[in-house]
Amino acid sequence: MTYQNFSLKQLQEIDGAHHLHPFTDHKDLRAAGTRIITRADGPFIYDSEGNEILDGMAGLWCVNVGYGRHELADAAYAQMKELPYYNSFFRCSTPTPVLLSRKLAEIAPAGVKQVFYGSSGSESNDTALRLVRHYWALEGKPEKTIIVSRKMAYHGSTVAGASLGGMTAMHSQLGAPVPGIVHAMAPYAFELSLPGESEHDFGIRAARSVEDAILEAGPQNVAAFIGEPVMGAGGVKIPPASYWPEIQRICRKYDVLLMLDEVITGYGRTGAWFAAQSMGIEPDTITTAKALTSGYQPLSALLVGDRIASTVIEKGGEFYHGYTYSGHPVACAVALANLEIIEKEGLIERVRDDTGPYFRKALKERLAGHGIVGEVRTIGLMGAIEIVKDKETRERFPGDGAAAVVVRDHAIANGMMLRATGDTMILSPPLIWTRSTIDMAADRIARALDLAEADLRK
Ligand code: PXG
Repeated sequence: MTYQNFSLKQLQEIDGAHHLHPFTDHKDLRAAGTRIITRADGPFIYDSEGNEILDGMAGLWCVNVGYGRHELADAAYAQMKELPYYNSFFRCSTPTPVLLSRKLAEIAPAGVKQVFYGSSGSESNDTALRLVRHYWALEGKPEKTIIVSRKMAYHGSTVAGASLGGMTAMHSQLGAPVPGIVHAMAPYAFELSLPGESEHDFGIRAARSVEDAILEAGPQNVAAFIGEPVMGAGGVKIPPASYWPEIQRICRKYDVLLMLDEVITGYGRTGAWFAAQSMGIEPDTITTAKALTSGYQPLSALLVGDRIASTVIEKGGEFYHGYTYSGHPVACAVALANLEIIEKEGLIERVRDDTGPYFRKALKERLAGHGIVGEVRTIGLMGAIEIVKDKETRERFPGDGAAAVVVRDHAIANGMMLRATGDTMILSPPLIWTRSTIDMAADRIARALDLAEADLRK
């Protein structure tokens, strides 16, 4: 049965009849109808109407090598024929997770050499949470259980992921969150810095809110701090340069482990394999997923640093945790081929030295002066555009994010896929974008902003 035998309308009707979508108001979606994406190539996606759309979000922050990579399809096909599945339990292994683990240990920051696999970022954050609590119990400090996270953080959508995250709307539907998780301030200078406060001082103040949370809980009770190097889903919140060194100092001072969530920033996004390297952070765990396979297969890898690993390996006995698909041979084969493409094509160096700086310049020069843009910020190939009614006072349009939806809808109608989070437009394109793709994106976004401004100021 191929989808080509169905009209768009039929597909939308069947979708509306049976498919519960993630993060969706179902009634609203069923009234509007879904946009059905049928194929993709390079930096473009195509919908069932044949519209070509430049994908400014790399799918959902994941398709770093772009679409249409036959090498990845070939790797999956070859592995499926040879061995589609076998588990990694009961003293068994398969070749591809073995080789992928060695590769990940090679590219990970110093002192991070072990890997635990899952199929999603949420699952790997569950693993991380269990592992740090297990670590402290093994170290004879079972009372060290509290995890300090941050408001606006996104760490996934399982019960543990949503509890770790700082999204109030998600918490409101959670019933009972995982106990022992507290949330400090987000490093979001655009909205939270005080009048006259320097970026540096704001970064220190935001980090000190983590220290306050540790002191309030009692450092003897705190297991770890968890954070995205740059908050992604929360709106590409890039902390000031002063922030992470201060977090690192605070974690060391109170003997609190540092869990880094690099589900978005991992595998090249910031112009290094990991943001830990580009930002000089020394984490105890690194959660990764998404671009590990460029989204061609579901796979996540929790990278575990020596401190936790040596205790868990030497003193831990059996760790009662794992998934059917931990170390899935096909997903790992695709990851190996994907990392090879990233390396062979020098995508990380390209982001660091060429397209990252060009992306910043293009967005700042072309968009920051626009009448409804309050700020443009980028790091590597990750960017945010703040939508405001008044550039000077940073007053927002009414409707809690409604203005950004207007911008987004014009952008998509103009062949540019980007996301709206609250009043922030976000971009996280494939790392294959060239200078001319960046120019094309800037043109299309500028046009969407013009059209949106005309609507919003009516
Ligand atoms: N951590 C971070 C930092 C993420 O961005 C997860 C964990 C969870 O990964 P899984 O694979 O379980 O989804 C993510 C996922 C958005 C959006 O709206 C972002 C994510 C997922 C869905 C939507 O930007 N990030």
